[in-house]
Amino acid sequence: MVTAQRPRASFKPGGFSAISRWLSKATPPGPNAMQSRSRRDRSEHVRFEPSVAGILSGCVSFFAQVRWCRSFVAQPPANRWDAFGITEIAWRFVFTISFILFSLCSHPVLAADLPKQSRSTAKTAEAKPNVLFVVFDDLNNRLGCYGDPIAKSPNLDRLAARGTVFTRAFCQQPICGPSRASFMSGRRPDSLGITSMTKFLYDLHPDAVTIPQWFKQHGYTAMSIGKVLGGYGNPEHFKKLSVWDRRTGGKTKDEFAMPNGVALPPNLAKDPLCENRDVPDEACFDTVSANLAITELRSLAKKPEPFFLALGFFKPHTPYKIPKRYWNLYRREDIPAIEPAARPRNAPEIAFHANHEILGEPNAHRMLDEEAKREIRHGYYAAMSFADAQLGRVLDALDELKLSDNTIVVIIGDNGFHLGEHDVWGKMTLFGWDARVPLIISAPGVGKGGAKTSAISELIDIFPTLTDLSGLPNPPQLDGTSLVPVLKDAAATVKTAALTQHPRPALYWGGGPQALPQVMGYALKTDRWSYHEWRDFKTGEVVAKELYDENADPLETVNLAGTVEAATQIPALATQLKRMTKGGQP
Ligand SMILES: [Ca+2]
Repeated sequence: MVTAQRPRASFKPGGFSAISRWLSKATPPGPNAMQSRSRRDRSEHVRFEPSVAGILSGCVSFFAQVRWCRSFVAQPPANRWDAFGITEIAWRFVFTISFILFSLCSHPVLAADLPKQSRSTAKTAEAKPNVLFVVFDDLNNRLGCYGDPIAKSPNLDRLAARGTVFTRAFCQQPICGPSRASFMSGRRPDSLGITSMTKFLYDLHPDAVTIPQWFKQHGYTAMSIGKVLGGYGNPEHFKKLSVWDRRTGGKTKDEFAMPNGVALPPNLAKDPLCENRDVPDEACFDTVSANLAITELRSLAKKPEPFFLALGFFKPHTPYKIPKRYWNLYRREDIPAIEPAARPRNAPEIAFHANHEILGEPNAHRMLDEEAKREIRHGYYAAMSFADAQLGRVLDALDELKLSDNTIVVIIGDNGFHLGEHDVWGKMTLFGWDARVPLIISAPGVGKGGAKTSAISELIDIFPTLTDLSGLPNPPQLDGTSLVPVLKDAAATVKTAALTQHPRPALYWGGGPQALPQVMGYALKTDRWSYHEWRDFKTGEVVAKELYDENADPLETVNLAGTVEAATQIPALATQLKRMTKGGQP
């Protein structure tokens, strides 16, 4: 017969052995953050558990003290005898001995030492780490922690110093909606059937479970602020993401909004995509999102259960309407020239698109002169630094609230971004400029801070990584793999390839939700190769191929498909790509 473990009694033998047992747990401070955390937890949860002997001696001590005080007040100093005939000195002696007995026979214990049956639900939940998941819109790898020589990204960099930087992380589709539906549900775009901006997660999958929803189902307080999942279609689906998902009322992501209707200062930028005005950060949407996040963190810090806070910044997405102080972080002449400016040699036409996001619709294309190109690139950097500053305020709040040592922080861009490289402006290609994304994971106590890894990773890996770090089960149908082994050892790998896809036409929303692409492009990203197949959507026939050697040609300037070298490499890559596009693991 199985009997439940009996909870520890409130009164138990204590004494020197108990005290020394507790003291032996007070290990010297170590460099590890989790050690700091355990010290803090210990100080918060140590409490005194008296024994029977301790209680009795404490009572005697109290009685002795009362008697002594009464005798002191009632009797003149020359004649301090009380009714029991005991002297003042004798009462003092009894009091002292009783107090010593009370101290020795009582037992300081840690709340964490108590068996589960005697812990509150809150304390059980407290063992789980919090999660802060921050999504930047169209953030590419032009960051200090990724080696960009001019980027001013001090807050992303300081998080990178605490965590692990994934240098070969890839989104599953380089555009907001499908990418976000993918990483939020942990499934590939083909697995969801969401490869366009006209298809929405909860429309196609009413029972879909996103990361915050899953954490909420497992005892977390979950919420989402700003642009996280992105497109919802039906406004009612907005509510399904978590406990709630709040947009930032009154402001739009694309315009400055001055407080109290104050007129906007002059615009110092020239390109229509840019505004450089001397406005406070509070005039911008993302600042309000950061403010909301900080307010919520203050509240969440007081709750007994852990939290999952998803926070989405709209920047550095276009337009580049950014406060002047962030433009001033860069001198225009320091903005690097576009490299490579030309399309890759031998690349097929289908690899490109109309650059409409920056240049306008094809029938109204504008040409960018060198000055405009440089200003747009300057605007991107300013927008990135502005978004970085908003992140910094949230990280400051985590530190201030002493949450940093028990909060996993994940930072991603939903897709990368071309700024003229390959003669492409925007995303929606299979090249590394927009398929590759920043991914930084800081998990206190796991791995070494400041690590960099070239292990292949995908945004769909975030879901199983967070459940792994938090000790939660996984929902069915996850397509990704936990990156925890890489967090523990930056030299480890968990997969041999990443898969990124994007259709042609690059945007086919003219046909509504039922529209289908003509061609689907797939890119297999390995530790050396980027192999692309463009397949007719109806027949599956491969209509174009590309192969780039990421070691010898990291800027992807030469398409090797059709060469002798490619002939030796492509068969194995094509086999692996075929397996992965059918749902197989890398
Ligand atoms: Ca995006």
